Amino acid sequence: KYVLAEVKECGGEEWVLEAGDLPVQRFLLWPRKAQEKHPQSLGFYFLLQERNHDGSIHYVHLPPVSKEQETQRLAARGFLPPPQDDFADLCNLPVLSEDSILNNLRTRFYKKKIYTYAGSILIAINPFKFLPIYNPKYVKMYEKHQLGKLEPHIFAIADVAYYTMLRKRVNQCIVISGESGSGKTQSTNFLIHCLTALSQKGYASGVERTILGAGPVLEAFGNAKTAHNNNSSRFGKFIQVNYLEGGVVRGAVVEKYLLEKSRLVSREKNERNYHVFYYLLLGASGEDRKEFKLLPPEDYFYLKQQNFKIEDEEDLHHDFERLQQAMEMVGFLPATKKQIFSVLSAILYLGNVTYTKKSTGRDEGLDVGPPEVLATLSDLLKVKEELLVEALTKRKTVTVNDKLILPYSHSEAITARDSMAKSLYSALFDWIVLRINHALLNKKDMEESVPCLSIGVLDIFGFEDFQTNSFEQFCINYANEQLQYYFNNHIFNLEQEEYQAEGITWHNIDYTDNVGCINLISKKPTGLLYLLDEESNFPHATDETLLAKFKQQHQGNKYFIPTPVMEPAFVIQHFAGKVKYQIKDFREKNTDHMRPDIVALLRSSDRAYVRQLIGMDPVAMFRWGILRATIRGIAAFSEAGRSWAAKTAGVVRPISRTPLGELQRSNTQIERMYKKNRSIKQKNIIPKNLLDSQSLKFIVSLQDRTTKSLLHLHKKKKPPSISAQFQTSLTKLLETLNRAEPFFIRCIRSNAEKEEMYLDEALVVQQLRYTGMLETVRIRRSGYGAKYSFQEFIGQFGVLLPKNATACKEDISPLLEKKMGLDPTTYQIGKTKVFLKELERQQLQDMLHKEVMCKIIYLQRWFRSHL
Ligand code: AOV
Ligand code: MG
Repeated sequence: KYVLAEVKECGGEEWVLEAGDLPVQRFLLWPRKAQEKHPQSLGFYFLLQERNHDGSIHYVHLPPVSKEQETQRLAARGFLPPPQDDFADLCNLPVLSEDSILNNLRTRFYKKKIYTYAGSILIAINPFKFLPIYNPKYVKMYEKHQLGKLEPHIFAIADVAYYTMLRKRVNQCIVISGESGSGKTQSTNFLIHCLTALSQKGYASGVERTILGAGPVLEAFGNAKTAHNNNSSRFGKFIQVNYLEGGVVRGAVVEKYLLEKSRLVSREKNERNYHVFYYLLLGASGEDRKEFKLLPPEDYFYLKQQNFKIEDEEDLHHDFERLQQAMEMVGFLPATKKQIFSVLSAILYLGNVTYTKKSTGRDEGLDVGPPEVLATLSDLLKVKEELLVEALTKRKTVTVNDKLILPYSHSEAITARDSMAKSLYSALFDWIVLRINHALLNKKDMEESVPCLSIGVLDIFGFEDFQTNSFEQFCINYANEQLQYYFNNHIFNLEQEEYQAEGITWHNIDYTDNVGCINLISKKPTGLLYLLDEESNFPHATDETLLAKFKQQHQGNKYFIPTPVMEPAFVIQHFAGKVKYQIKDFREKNTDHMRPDIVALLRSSDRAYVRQLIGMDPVAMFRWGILRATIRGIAAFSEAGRSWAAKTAGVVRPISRTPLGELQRSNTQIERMYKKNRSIKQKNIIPKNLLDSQSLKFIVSLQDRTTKSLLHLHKKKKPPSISAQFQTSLTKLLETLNRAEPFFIRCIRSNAEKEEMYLDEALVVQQLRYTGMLETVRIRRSGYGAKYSFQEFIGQFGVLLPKNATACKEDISPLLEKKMGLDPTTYQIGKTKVFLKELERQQLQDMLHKEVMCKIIYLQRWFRSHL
């Protein structure tokens, strides 16, 4: 047997391959322009130089082929492929085991190859070191490449998603998973970067800039330093980039999930509050410091901790600059930035509010102070100081026939104060997300009336297990369970069901199902989330009664691990490991809504901006944004449209020009506006000839939806609990994902110490195990990566089939079996679909390419000789 050795030099005119110290294995391959010898083909052809046993040389001509085919051909001639020491695709591993997977990933990792495929799934190992593989040159390099032809890369996934979307006209999504600190957010940023770059074809609409600015803004406000990750996402996000049919970016939508509010007022040792506070405090200019009345960071209670020390002062300075730039990119004007910063400053001051027992008189209650903090707060929020003091010290309860005012106890007062800070911050965060969505939407007019395609990128908070875990970790880990389930369902369930339905030969592959854990948490009526909601609504319930209920209902459930009777905690066996949750504050955190008296206080502010933060309904605001954009779109559409907009300004103005804040002020006002707007339709003021019927239909449907959401606003009584809201948004997310074709990126944390280029094998193996990597590779390897319905197959490869071929097994089979001579294990034809392995699909594609090229060359020759 001969061994085909490594390529010593390649490129240019000559490739030299050497087979080490084995005898007789020296040969040369000369790629030349193929047309010289084989005019009907493209690419290169190879001249193989072999040494005979007597030492003389003979040449073998090899017709032009792809590299894979070349290797196969050489293998058939007795040359084994070179002993490879790493594989770009785990499916090509000669021996498949946990060890071989780990060895391969490790070998590649230390060669700085952090990406590896398992079929079309991308595995990304976080190197904690920036590698020079993300510049625009790489975007270009991966453009229009088939997955697997080049070194694995995250841009390849973005590129394939983009071109698949355009080719199939189906929305795509990229689902990124991995534990905290594994690189999801970083991967998302690379993807978004690539997805916007791919569409920039001399059509700079500016919307790309907005999309790119959104990431850093959201990270500043929603990420923080934790024990696991210096830039840990404390919220989940789904960014959907929308494209016009030609592939140009049209806009985007950001959906956010559950911001961790508790971090604002307390956190574990060595963890930090949200980035933006440190950016602001260390980066603001002297002038700004005065305007926002900023103090040094160590003077704020909400930032203070044991051994408070900021080590990365200079970076933070820099980060503030970058944040400001990003805020400009998403269209925040200087005035808006000022408003945001003053609210941030107010939130920090709230933490410095202190309480003391009233020292004078028999009056029960608390003194609140210090006076200068209250004065600053009242100034920053533009609310009357006495109202502020009242909200911070007394509870107002409205009963059927009475209004009760009771002073808070010391601990209640602290809770009320913290609750105000948390509410303000989460309202601010929501508002920022909304504004970003606005900016992403308004860039292109005539919203929704243009058909469009999208690619969604999901980046949630990764699985985490801290020293102490609470309600937040419970929600975060539940989200990760759902994502794991989604992955399993796609990779194992749906896939194998399809094979069965198509009646092809198949041996089922087992995997670890996590549906039991999901049921424990969310199955009606005894799932932990439902019990939690029940106990949250029950006035006499406590955290202890809640825990007792949990234990009573789920005793013996293998996902609910018993804990000592006295311990105020419970343990869940998650797919990624056991986590112990402290029951303390579960109920309170689950119903942590903005208190009515805080809403009332902030509504009384003299600052429109502060009022705007409170009590707005995001849905309604969003709808109005669309409506405004539509009206502007009509105006921009044509000269006639413009004059119509000007003429009807009296009617349209209330909606199109009124500042959103004002629109939000009262529902009745919105309703009045709406009624006026309704008359546009009734009086048929929008001249039909200005709009196509589709746009008109859109406006009408928009009006209807607006009414519905307004009616909903009026009907709303008690807001749903936090966990119920979370559950609803997760369900919605999964529905969106289920409507799109998914790509998966599995992020892996290389080590827990965040050390550069170091791979901790035990940690990596653990992640490979709980994500089911071995089984995933197994199914990708024995399964079929490419599927075509007969119709699709005919549509795409019809050129290779006889002219009268129809969409049926009998007509397709000869092509694969005879013409291509495929190994029967590499493809199957089911009842309605053709299943192929990736390599065979590529062969088919290459064959098609050549066939088409031959036809073109034939035509060219014909023209040359006849013209
Ligand atoms: P996460 O999003 O998965 O965790 P991040 O994306 O924030 O994790 O990654 C953590 C850190 O690892 C980043 O801040 C980078 O310093 C580094 N990193 C990640 N990916 C790369 C890469 N491809 N190249 C270089 N450095 C990288 V969490 O949000 O905590 O679940 O809640
Ligand atoms: Mg993250």
